[in-house]
Amino acid sequence: MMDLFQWFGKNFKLKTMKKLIFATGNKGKLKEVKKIFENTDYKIISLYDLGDVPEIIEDGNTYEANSLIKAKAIYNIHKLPVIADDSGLSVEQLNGVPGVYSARYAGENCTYDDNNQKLIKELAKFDEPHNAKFVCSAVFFDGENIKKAFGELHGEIISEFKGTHGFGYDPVFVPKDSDRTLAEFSSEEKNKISHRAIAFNTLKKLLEN
Ligand code: ITT
Repeated sequence: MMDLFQWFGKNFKLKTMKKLIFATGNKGKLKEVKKIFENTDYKIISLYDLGDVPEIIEDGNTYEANSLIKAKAIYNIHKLPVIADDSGLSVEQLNGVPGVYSARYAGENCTYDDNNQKLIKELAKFDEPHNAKFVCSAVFFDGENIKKAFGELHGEIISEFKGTHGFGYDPVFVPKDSDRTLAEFSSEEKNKISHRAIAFNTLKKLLEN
């Protein structure tokens, strides 16, 4: 006769969800990364869930350094495993700018619109195409182990805003081999090709092994 444990195991998937804090204040990133960890053993806890989104000084020179700064700062507060990302846009004709300064390209407290307008204005001096790439460094830190993954998405910057989805530079970024901006992609479509999806899907595999 089937005992109670066997019956339970057969009828219910007994999963212990492992908590991962995502160290970001960016709600666009949060939505994308939550989706990537759906249907896994990991439960993404946001800083908003924890009721505290601290200002973290990102003074590293590289995406990787900044992602680690964020992960370590949040680990030190909560002492739980953390994931973080530092990402940005690198434009060829601007020698990689805005790069690690992508969030505040048009100045402190600027909006995504301000950044996009400044970018279009700067690029008006150059011929098209304005080749660019999004870059994402994703990291995991649990107080002891560090795991790292990286993703890139190549495309070009156009001189008008198109689309309403996503965030940041999405309305002016057309991925390679596409005729739409990332802001015209659905969130599912963006999550199939984006720099963040590549980085976090790789990180997810590293965690699962
Ligand atoms: P956290 O540091 O709290 O995670 P943040 O927005 O300040 O949030 P970053 O320092 O990594 O994050 O800066 C990333 C900036 O790069 C982001 O604000 C956008 O302007 C741009 N960016 C990054 N990924 C993007 C994406 O998928 N689509 C559009 N813009 C993106």
